[in-house]
Amino acid sequence: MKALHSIAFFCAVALSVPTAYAGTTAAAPAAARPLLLAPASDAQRDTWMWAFATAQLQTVAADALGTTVGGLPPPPPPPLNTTRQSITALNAGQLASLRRGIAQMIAWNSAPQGSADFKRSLRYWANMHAYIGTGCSPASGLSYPGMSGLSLQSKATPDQIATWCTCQHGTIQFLTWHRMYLFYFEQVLRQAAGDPNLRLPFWDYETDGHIPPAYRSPTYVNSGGTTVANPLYVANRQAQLNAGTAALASSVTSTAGAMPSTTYNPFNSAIEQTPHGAVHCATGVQSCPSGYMGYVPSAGNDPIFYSHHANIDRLYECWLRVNQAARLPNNPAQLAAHFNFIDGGGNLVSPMVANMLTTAQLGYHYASGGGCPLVIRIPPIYVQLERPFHVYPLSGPIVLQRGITTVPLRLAPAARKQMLAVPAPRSRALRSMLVIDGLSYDEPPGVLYEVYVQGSGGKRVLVGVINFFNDTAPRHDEMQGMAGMADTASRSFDATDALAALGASGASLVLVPTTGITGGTALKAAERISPRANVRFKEARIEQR
Ligand SMILES: [Cu+2]
Repeated sequence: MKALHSIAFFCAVALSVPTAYAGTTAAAPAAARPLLLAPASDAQRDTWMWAFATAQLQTVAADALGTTVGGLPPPPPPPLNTTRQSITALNAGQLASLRRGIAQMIAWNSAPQGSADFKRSLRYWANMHAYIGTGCSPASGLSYPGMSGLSLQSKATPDQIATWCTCQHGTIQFLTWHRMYLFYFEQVLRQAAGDPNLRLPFWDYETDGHIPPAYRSPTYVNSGGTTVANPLYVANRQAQLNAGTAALASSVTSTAGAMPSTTYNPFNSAIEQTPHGAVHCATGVQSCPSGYMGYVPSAGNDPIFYSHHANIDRLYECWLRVNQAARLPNNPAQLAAHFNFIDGGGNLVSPMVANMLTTAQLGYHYASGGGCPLVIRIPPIYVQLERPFHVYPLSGPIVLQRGITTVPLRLAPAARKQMLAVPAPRSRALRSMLVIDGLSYDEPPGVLYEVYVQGSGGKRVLVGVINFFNDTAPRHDEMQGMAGMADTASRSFDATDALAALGASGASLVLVPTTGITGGTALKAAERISPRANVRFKEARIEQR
């Protein structure tokens, strides 16, 4: 009977998801719109099938006591595809379907602003995330590099006012909001493609940092043998990525900093930085802010944005899988929050976070195994020392130069003593976090910074990368003050293994500018940095947690 209860539970949850948005007059009353129910795994499918069969047999038995004896229950209709796959695993038909859906959504960009078709356009969905214009972000954003093809947007209709510019960045709802957003985007995409089996593919850049061929060629040959424009391509990306001659750097795509987290808030903010923000900046034409991907208000106009976020959602799922009950968010205010979206039927909906928390509630899962990264720490990566350009004592605010900056890490004696006194077995639990605080600039530098810890012997170990994507996000106030809010001027990196490998005494912090793609050098990246950038931070320290 346990399994039967779980079926009832899933149905109840699913039916409660799309509710009418109070206060809307334009939308028809939202009918109870049954969501696609689908098991999250083969094991769950088996459980459900068993429960279904049991329920049928009980009906049969009840009938037998009365008048009829049924035969075997009819098989349920075959489930629609519930699997999100890697973009590189799609077959020709699936890829054609994805292209058809995105092409249709782009075609709807030119539908009249208040029309049903415009609600299903790529522009509308990009604007739902954020946009350049009144009510979201300054018009000056249009002058950043890589913004060709965009124009000032403004909210006009009730549904636009309710849904546009509602993305969550730098808050505890980063993962939860984007999961909900992708769920509804996928409904619209399926409809645009006319394919009920279409699911969003994910871009697994940690496995291969190249932009997948499906997204980077300006044209493709369609099933009729004609060469046509590729709707998955935009020119507004770093040129070498679109050319396929460079890949995203491993510092940018690494999940090693996020996956060891064991609770929601630290994981949410760690993965938002790397790989999420770092991939955004490295994909944009000139880091952050630049279009489309390197600037929050323009990011959703690049079709690869949705595959990037599907990958972040997949990594979230990988991380949850270790112990979902303990790892799902449990902050009551967070779970009770509602966000506004447009569903596949064009209705304004305002679901509650708690009802759209898990992939089981939402009826999809990631391809078997999911290609999850191992949740173990990789051995420290040693890097050949380049000649440091600058060395600064950590006595006051540090200004990053247009080159490599080296800063001696003056550990407080008490901290060092404690760190070295921890016996080996315990030291796995007690982490040494490198915190860079009070990070600011006069002009965005146009690069990311790889962060290394360097030992007294000159060896360096990479601990992470600094990106400035969140600085480009429009500010929302409703989540401010909630526990777990990220401080946008602070970055922390797990330096435990680096310090253990190098020795805590005499360690330095080394910041190396990077364009975020393979094949570049710090010198080349530094050429991009504006002389007026004046990137600086107030303090670097080790915090043991
Ligand atoms: Cu994003």
